Amino acid sequence: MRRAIELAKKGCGYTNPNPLVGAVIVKDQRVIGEGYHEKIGGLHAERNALKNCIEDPEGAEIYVTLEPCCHYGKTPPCTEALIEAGIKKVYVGNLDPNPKVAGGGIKILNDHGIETETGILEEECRQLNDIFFHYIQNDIPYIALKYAMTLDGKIATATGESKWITGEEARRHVHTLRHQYAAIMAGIGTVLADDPMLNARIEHGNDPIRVICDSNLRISEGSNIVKTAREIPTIIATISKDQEKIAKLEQKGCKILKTSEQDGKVNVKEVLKQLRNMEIDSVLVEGGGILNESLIKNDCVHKVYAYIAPKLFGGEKAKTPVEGKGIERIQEALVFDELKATPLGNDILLEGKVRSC
Ligand code: AOF
Ligand code: ZN
Repeated sequence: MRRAIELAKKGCGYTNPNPLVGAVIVKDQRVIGEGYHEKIGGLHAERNALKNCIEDPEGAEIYVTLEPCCHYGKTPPCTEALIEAGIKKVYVGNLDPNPKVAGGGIKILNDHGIETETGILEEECRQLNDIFFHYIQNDIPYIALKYAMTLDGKIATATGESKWITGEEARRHVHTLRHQYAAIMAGIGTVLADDPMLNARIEHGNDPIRVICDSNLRISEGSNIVKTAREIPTIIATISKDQEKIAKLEQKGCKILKTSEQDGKVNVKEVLKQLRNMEIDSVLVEGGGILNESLIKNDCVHKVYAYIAPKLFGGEKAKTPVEGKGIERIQEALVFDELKATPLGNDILLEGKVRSC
């Protein structure tokens, strides 16, 4: 199962909104086939492992990180392939929370006389698929905030300078995150200040869909984002009714997403629900303090990636990752679990998952 988990990770960034899944086939104590879900729409892990078998899998056992599917989706059910191949026993990491499967895969296997054992390295398997497990059971995508800050919690100097807070290694790392997430979200403030591309600049990187929260449609038609909207899908969420500007942006390939108004701004929850309806399973928010606050207030944050630079900026006017009024009582704080610290050059990436109460 450990090997199956390693294999599953290879699909990271290519399978959204489908899960990361790995499978290993063993016969007479020897591995005879391995596979993983390589990309959305492609063969599932079990079928890839069967395809890669170096000898007849009849009578073999399979280790698979997620319960085999039993439905006709983009591909036929894996249970069918396992039954046809004559697999004798299936070891499973997690049951599949997808309502189309949800224990049904195990049942069909058992009905065909195939032995099953579930919960093998369950926690490690589940950690592979935080995004998928959240996505399949909720009406908004999995949302992660990402920001770079100093040791005194500033994301810019008092005059607004923010290039660069962290070093090169940390900045390169951000691109691997952008590759993993299906969408990237930023506020119009960031777009006006930095004119960013918000793409994944790594080898074989998958660019996330770009979502800009732009309440009053201030984005310039000459911005890098708008200029490249035909190459990288771009959504602009707005409450503006400026039909002329909307038409111009649409002409350039942007998709305009209208929402109701919340505190004079775009209703972020509505944006997220619409993204979920478009099968976007995850959103990395490189937003700035106003957007971050609005997501936190709407209970729409599941993870944080804080890149921390060993510097002090000071200044009460220097911006911080979460603006707004903040909370009054410590008890009301958003608390994080499963913390992980990764040194990146002189900086540290601290990531954590929001504690579910
Ligand atoms: C995968 N890869 O290796 C396994 C999956 O409709 P489909 O064909 O895209 O099926 C997707 C569902 O199949 C997915 O949500 C999950 O429940 C199940 N298992 N999916 O993409 C795999 N084993
Ligand atoms: Zn399957």
